[in-house]
Amino acid sequence: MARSKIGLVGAGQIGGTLAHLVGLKELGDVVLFDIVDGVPQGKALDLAESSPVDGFDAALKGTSSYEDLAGADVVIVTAGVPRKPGMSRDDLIGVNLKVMEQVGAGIAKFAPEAFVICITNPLDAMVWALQQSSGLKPEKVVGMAGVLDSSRFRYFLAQEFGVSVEDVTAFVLGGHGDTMVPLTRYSTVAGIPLPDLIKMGWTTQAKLDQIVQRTRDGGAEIVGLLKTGSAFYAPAASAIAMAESYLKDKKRVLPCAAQLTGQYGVDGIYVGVPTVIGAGGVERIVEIELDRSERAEFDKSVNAVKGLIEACRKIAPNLG
Ligand code: A3D
Repeated sequence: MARSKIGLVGAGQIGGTLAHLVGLKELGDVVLFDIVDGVPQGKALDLAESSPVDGFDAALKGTSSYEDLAGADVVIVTAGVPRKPGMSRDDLIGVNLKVMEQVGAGIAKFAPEAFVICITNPLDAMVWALQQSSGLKPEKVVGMAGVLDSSRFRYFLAQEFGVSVEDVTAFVLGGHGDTMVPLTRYSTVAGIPLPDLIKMGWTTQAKLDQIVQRTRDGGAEIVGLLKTGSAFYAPAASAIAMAESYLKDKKRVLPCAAQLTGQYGVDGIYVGVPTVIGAGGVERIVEIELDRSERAEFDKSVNAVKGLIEACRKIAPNLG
């Protein structure tokens, strides 16, 4: 059976890390695309030269031509600009929207059958723009944010409790931004919900509130430390988990930005919700019950995403 083909649009910090992970996990052959001539070619060759040491077989090609994406099974999009200290994700909208229009057209032409994962910020608006401009089915175009946000939440919780990250599950809903909704009620250590762990004396509400806030600010914390870009290892690992679930039809339950069609009372926009990712792309959207305060936070997040999409429509009225 032929190896899968994975197209990576954007060969920057995340794109390069994605290519490395695809190789190490032997998920398939890689085409690394960027508009900056030499960078995708250089990174692809450098990574190919690591393959004998790490023992993986994959063809790695760098390119500045969309044609090379032809027949890709998965396309992961990181093209655009990341934020700098002091910027919000929303400040990137003008530049990155134009990039999504170009990338969407390239995917529509050369990889219309692909499962497309968008990482470019502001995520919920950019994945919407990518779906609109590519015209691919909504279940084949998703945004990566929830896997990363919940991974950050899990890591902070594991640190707080002194337990393995493997035994902590966490749940984050809503848009990827300051209004994301980490749900403590649905987050557990080995199945024990966080509110019970407070009762058991493992932590306090105040500490949990701090962890929730640190999760919301997780991206900004890294931007503040790096000063010249944003997080890339954890975002790349998160998108790879989504790609792997699709390629291997694992049907993992992963929080992703998916287009809603009435679920949670929302229609036609992308918001972070639990999904089942398998060979059909987003095969199911899991609708959980929210209590009054969770609902209020979720609605606030949805409204923030709606505002961003309105801003996109003003800049590019040709999009839906
Ligand atoms: P960076 O290292 O700057 O890489 C972006 C790459 O995109 C650069 O190599 C550019 O040359 C390339 N590029 C720019 N315009 C185009 C174009 N029109 N076509 C093709 N390539 C182009 O950034 P990065 O890899 O650190 O981050 C990429 C994106 O991911 C940014 O928008 C970040 O804000 C975003 N990001 C999202 C998350 C989420 O959780 C959603 C996390 C971290 C970063």
